Amino acid sequence: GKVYDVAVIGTGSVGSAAGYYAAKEGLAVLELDSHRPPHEQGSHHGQTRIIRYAYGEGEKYLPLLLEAKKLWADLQEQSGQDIFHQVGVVNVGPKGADFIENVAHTADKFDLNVQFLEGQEINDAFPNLHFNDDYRAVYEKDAGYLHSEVAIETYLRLAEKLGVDQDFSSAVSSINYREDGLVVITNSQTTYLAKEVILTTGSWVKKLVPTLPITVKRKVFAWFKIDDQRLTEQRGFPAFTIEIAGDATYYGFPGENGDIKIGKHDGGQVITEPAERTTYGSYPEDKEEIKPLLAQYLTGTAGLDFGAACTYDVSPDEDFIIDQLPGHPQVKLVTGLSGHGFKFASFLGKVLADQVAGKDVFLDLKPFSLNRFQ
Ligand code: PYC
Repeated sequence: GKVYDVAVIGTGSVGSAAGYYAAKEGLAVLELDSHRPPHEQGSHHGQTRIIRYAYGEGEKYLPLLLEAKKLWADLQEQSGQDIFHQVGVVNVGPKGADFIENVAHTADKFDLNVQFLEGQEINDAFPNLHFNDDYRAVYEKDAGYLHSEVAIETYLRLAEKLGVDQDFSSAVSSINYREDGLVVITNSQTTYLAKEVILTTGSWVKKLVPTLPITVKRKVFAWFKIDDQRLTEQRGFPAFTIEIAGDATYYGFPGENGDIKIGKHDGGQVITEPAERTTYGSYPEDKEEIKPLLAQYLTGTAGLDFGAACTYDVSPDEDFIIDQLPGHPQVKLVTGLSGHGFKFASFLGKVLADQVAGKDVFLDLKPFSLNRFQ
């Protein structure tokens, strides 16, 4: 049978990008997923994901972010699809808290186009927000959100045009490591041969590699009706991350079609099987978790419209894992995106493709290697 240069297992956020960039390198590529993405079994549904560059998660992400930003712009330009919306992102947090101070630090260090606000200045700039002098904000005008499902659909369509083979009919059940290559077997007993594998299965990576240090969390997000048009994208309301002292970090998007999408970054339920990712509302806390934010800090919403459930693949330190599989260097993987990975997906896919193509990756990826956990 045909021997592929690389089989991409899991073609959601990172895998769809990897397959496309690998095909652009002239490689013979096979893309595999249990359903045709975009779908609702992974971590990419719900239409939108935030992209921000002043980055509370740490300055090691900045070089990756700036590359990802360029690649998203290229994808948008090349495809003509509606991928990036520059609506701005406002990050709000308690003065002195790690995340917001890191946001400010990276903005300074990388000379990003931001505005620093404190207390009442936050409320003046965004009348739907309500913070006292204990809070500071960093507003980044160049940031915004990505249409995650559109981006994935675009990568897969462009890959197909480049001649990539796609099988979206069943999940991969095993990878057999042979001297002369890899045998990839699906749940429907189809067998594929490949010289290398890109493993981007997101939350369910432990089904294929049980030893990886990944915890899967069920996470929900919801759309709330709005009764104040100042919360809309048209009126300049930005995407946001808001950390409330002693409580949690929330995130959200500007209103669209009468709704605003909001979630809580912390919390969620640890699960081990896809079936445990039950629908929105199946846990009592699903409908409670945004209430502290809406009660005091963000006004203009008018009740829950509907919600959805998703998963985070969480690493022990909530930093990404970008590495080869120990003992099997022909398997390249990205996992542990820990609920902040989508914005990087273009870059992460390109890195995996470049590695398979034998090209040098000039950025420092050592902070993301698996051996940091030993
Ligand atoms: O990384 O900005 C982010 C984010 C928002 C919601 C989950 N992650």
